[in-house]
Amino acid sequence: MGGIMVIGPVAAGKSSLIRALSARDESVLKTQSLIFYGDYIDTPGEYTENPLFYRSLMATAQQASAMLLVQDATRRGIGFPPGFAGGFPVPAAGAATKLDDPAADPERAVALLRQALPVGDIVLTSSATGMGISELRALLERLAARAK
Ligand SMILES: Nc1nc2c(ncn2[C@@H]2O[C@H](COP(=O)(O)OP(=O)(O)OP(=O)(O)O)[C@@H](O)[C@H]2O)c(=O)[nH]1
Ligand SMILES: [Mg+2]
Repeated sequence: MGGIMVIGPVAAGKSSLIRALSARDESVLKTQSLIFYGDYIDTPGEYTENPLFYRSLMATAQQASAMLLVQDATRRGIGFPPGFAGGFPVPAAGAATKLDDPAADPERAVALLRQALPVGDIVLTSSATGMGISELRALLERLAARAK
């Protein structure tokens, strides 16, 4: 089985999170296509925002061992359709990002993620400070191992 597919809207912090989880030190640019990074599959935010790409996400999920839904904790709106994670054939977890930002609201972020992720753990993170990163890495390793 393949990696952990990371999804969420444009600028949610997906690539920064993957960089923190995998301790890569190259700078993060806008993601333009599916990118396989070791244990992680990075996706462009447009794939989550535009239903035309759902088939591509679904096809990629067939090769994945788990998926991670990413919500920017500074945003007021949800980036996913309701129940989105339930449509995929792999176990899912959630991450709220940018908890270091003064505008971040952890309770709002968890409530928004919960609408797309009816079951599954949610971790509060900051790729900038490292908050929640080791916890999230351990959670994803457990999920991926379960899928094998
Ligand atoms: N304060 C703060 N900013 C962050 C954090 N993570 C990401 N950002 C910023 O958010 C912006 C988007 O980050 P990316 O990781 O490129 O987001 P993405 O979800 O991969 O975006 P796309 O590839 O366009 O879908 C960048 O300006 C990052 O510097 C974080 O933990 N804290
Ligand atoms: Mg990206």
